[in-house]
Amino acid sequence: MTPSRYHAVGPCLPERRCGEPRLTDPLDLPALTAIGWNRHCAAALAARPEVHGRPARVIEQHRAHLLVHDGRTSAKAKTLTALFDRLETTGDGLAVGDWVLVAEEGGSLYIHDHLPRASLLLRSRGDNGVQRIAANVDTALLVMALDNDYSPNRLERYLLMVRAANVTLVVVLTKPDRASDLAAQMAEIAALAGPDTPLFALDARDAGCTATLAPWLAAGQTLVLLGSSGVGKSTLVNTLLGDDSQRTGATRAYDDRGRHTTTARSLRTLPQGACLIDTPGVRELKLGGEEDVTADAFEDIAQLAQQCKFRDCQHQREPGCAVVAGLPAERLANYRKLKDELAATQQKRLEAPTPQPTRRSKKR
Ligand SMILES: Nc1nc2c(ncn2[C@@H]2O[C@H](COP(=O)(O)OP(=O)(O)OP(=O)(O)O)[C@@H](O)[C@H]2O)c(=O)[nH]1
Ligand SMILES: [Mg+2]
Repeated sequence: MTPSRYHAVGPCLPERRCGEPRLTDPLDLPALTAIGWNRHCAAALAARPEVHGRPARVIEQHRAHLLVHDGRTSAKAKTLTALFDRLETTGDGLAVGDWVLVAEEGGSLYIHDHLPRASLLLRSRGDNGVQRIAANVDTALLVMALDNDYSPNRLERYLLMVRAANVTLVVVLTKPDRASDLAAQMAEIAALAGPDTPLFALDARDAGCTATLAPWLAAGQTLVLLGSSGVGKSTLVNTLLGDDSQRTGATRAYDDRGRHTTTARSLRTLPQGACLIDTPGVRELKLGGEEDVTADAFEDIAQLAQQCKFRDCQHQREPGCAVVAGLPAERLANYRKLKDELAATQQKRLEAPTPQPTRRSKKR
């Protein structure tokens, strides 16, 4: 990593600048640990018959390059063609939070490989592809504002997506000062998210957020912020960092919609020790295809389903269906919509042609 390419990830990463990376450098474990290196990563590296390059973490994703960090410094890196082709053919790709192996060649830094992930959050892209939102995440902070952004149906999509990735969930309802009925909205979301999901109403601008979220902010943890534009994700990043380095933007006065201020996913380290990934606001969250939308995945539906006449009831038009009889019409409609959408996504995937590598240059 050359000195001209240094970028600090956040104020809390060590400022020390190192020289050119050398493959013979011993692993700087304390430095890597500061950006989330853990036992899973160490085991993945140890399991390799041979290692080409040194570990670094993808901390920013841009159109033409990725920014990687080795715990000491950051640098732009390109994906080696062999890896790019392999990822493309398997429908995979790199994401912020990934651990990669990098090596310098001819003055440029190249990503040779990536380590197996502990988790991957993804969503459908609209065509048959998926968008990888973040990798190796321990906790997702689902952020929804209590102004006009408030939508239990949308939150339900996020819950399904995060549960499919086996990532811990925390729901943060921001802008309590704008809530129409804070107690009723909290109760509604608590019922949706279930008793095991921590739920908070927080003013993202309030320094007290740090103490509230402290249980998830310890060193070695990686969190991702998910939610619509304008809900206060970057504001929360700044509050947790204790500065205003992340750009934020006012929402539209007439409908509270955000202006898509954040345009790239990026990982920062917090004074508390954890890594936090900020993401651009999502316009429309489509299910990624891995979600569980069986009745068991929805607490209220699962309970009603126990009283259905038939054990294999599909909650369509079967006589004696307790779900159809007992579930509010809007909730039933959303459940069916999610089921249909998931089936359509999975069918499209099955029918999609196998992807072929498109680029022929040696490296990219
Ligand atoms: N009233 C109120 N305003 C808030 C709160 N949290 C954030 N805001 C304001 O909401 C606006 C949007 O905040 P951002 O942090 O830029 O929102 P974002 O989710 O990062 O939006 P994108 O980057 O577009 O995805 C800013 O003007 C913040 O000051 C809150 O709890 N209450
Ligand atoms: Mg933002």
